[in-house]
Amino acid sequence: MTDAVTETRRKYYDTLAPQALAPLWEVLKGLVPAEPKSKFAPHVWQFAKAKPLLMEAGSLLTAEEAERRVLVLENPAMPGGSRITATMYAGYQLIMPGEIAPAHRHTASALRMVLEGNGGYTAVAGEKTPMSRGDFIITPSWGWHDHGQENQSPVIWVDGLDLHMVNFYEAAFMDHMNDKSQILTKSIGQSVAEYGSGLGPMKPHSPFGLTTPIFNYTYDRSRPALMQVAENTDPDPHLGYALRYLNPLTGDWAMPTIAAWLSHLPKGFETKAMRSTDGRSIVVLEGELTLDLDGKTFTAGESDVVAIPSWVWSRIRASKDAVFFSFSDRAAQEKIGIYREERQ
Ligand code: GTQ
Repeated sequence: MTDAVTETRRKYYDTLAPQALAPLWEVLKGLVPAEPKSKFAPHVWQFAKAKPLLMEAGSLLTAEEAERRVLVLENPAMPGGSRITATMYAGYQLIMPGEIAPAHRHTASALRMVLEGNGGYTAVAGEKTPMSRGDFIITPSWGWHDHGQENQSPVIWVDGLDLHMVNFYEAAFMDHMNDKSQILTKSIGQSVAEYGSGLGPMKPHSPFGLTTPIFNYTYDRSRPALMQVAENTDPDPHLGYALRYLNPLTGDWAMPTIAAWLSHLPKGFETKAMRSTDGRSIVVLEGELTLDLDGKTFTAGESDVVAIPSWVWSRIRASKDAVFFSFSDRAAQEKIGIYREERQ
């Protein structure tokens, strides 16, 4: 392009800006890219490094002071972004003995993957549930929740929230309860009894809107289910053995925006390469994984967390018999019809 043309166009652009107008052709390629190119990096957070720092926070401030005492898993490609992937927030949360993280509710949906339960609890909408390692616990959008520990050891879990999706829509609300803990109106295990035993109420209703009425998918039920399937079937070449957490009322993912599933890879098994448009996070529960993410090698052991951003090629190998939990924004992407994957 000649300088004269460039200069003419630049002058023209200067006349647009004051009218709050802009030329599409200067930005079209970025707005409508040929394929996803994530701004986020594949990454592994090692629990062994995070835990001492989390415990240090335990002596710096109380859970009540912090409201939620969490070390945010910050994708290294966006420091200060409070994001593990493009749409998801994640963190390691700590409750010390005797503490209560006070009752509140928010538009964002939250999940917890328990690492060190030791008798801690979460209460959701009037029902308390004990927390044990591997439990997948949900707080639905706008559901009251508080967390606590009545025993003598710390409780630690991984939080995953869809808050960046909610904030993108500028649709976030939050509210505190006057009391630190909610009044309990249900018995422990009541929601699983009512909805999670292959039975349901005579008039199916959904106490949590689009979210599953079961809010603790305990590891003592999900792990044996996965292992029994693994014993008697061939693994999927791209997934190994995997079962998704379901909403029993709809058959959809347990949460409307966040997909969650549990995987098992026998020692030595390596998945074939695949990529997908969801931003995925993995929490390793048992064993050890070696991951090839866009050609770079990562290892992740027990309680480590892995970020796999959108459209990154991944292969996952179990260097030891492995069980791991995954969550991603796939459920939201499917609802708006944009989820894609590619398998080699
Ligand atoms: O437990 O409600 O990690 O509201 C961030 C925001 C946890 C929670 C987080 C929250 C919570």
